[in-house]
Amino acid sequence: MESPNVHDFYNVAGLLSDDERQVQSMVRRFVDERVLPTIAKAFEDHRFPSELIPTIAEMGLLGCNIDGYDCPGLNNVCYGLICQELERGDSGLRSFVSVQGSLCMYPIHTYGSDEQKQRWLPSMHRGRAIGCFGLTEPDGGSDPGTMKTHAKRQGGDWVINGAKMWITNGTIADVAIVWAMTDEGVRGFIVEKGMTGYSARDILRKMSLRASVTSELFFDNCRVPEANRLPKAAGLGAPLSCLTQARYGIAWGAIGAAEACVDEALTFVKQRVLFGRPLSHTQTIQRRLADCVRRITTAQLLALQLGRMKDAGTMHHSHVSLAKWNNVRMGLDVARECRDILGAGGISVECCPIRHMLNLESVITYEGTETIHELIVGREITGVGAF
Ligand code: TGC
Ligand code: FAD
Repeated sequence: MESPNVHDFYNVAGLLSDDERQVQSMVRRFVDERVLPTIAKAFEDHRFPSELIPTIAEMGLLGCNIDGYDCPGLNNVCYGLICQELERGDSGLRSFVSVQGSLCMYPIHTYGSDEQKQRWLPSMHRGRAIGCFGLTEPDGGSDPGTMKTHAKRQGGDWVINGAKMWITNGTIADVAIVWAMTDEGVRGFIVEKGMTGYSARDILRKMSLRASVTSELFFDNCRVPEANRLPKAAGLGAPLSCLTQARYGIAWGAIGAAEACVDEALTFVKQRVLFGRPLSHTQTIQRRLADCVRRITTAQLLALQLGRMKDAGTMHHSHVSLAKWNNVRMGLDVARECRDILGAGGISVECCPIRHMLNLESVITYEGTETIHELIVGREITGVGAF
């Protein structure tokens, strides 16, 4: 009997198909060779490594689980594994891929017209057009049903006024999927860079997700033709269904971040000699690392079952909430624990746990805060919304 692998204690890889394993190892190699050597510097410099976009696109990772329009139509487990491997590098990279695929290509594919799909999906898959998703507003993101941004019909156009806040990819996006209130309820619009009345500005001085672009979007009598409205999106359920897709990927991604942190802590404790023995020989360190591995393993099994349910069409959005809540909390706690195990060196960006820990502070807030996911699961259990 072989000893368990520290990164995959329950041999989750053994539950994957050959194709799924192949996709995972391709992205793993990319992260090892192209991301890990440079990401700490990008984080320090508060810079999104956009030079990686062409390779990410060539590997087919953008909108990878969309069928047709030149996209590969991979299953959802493959999509999850891709998120996991990218977030082993940095949450910023996984964010980029989540936003492009789950928050921009998904709504165009699900709610768009044939012309919109033909126009945007192939170029977004190839990374030639970048997207962002505008739902959150300055007055509060947890309750998007009370959004203030509104769109009014004027002849053949819509006129949008309002602002969106904390928008990933905002200033680098060629296209923004913007959700606005109309007289008929929430509707979605494809707002293109350069349209009159539309502008974006970066949010600077972030201590988290520094290797990612986060922006504000402004709509000042922004004119959008009816042809740019998503015709099949009616009501708040449409943007929330996009969140389900992105939250799903995040539930996998957090596992990668945790894995990277444990890796670094494990190497350290084997080398650090204190009180006449390596740290790895002490009970407390072993217990702390064992606890990290226990939590990662639980998250891996949860993510895989979630993925199988998504592929089988039996996944409910509250399943995703439980996984996003559990796995991101796990990632954040593991990153913090590993940061502490590294001692003073752990506060340097030269070690990955503090970078992952800081990133995960955003990840636990965006796509629904931890509290919102607890309350979504609570509502499912009790039948009563307590938001
Ligand atoms: P509620 O009555 O619950 O729902 C309205 C309609 O939508 C349906 N629905 C969903 N459908 C699909 N997926 C989901 N997750 C859904 N949640 C709800 C629901 O069945 C209903 O349908 P119908 O037909 O009955 O009308 O709406 P509510 O106003 O009570 O809100 C509930 C709540 C609080 C759960 C929701 O507002 C929420 O999820 N708030 C959190 C907002 C959030 O997560 N924002 C994220 C913004 S995007 C982002 O953060 C990107 S980060 C990107 C990155 O860099 O990775
Ligand atoms: P609020 O909604 O104001 O919440 C504040 C606090 O109150 C939180 O702790 C929350 O859990 C708690 N709370 C809320 N409701 C309740 C309740 N009923 N009971 C008890 N406690 C409650 N948004 C987009 O639309 N697109 C993006 O691309 C995007 N990217 C992001 C990138 C980053 C780096 C970050 C940090 C955020 C991003 N967001 C994006 C925004 C994100 O989705 C919101 O920050 C999130 O939904 C929370 O909204 P808020 O920050 O306004 O907090």
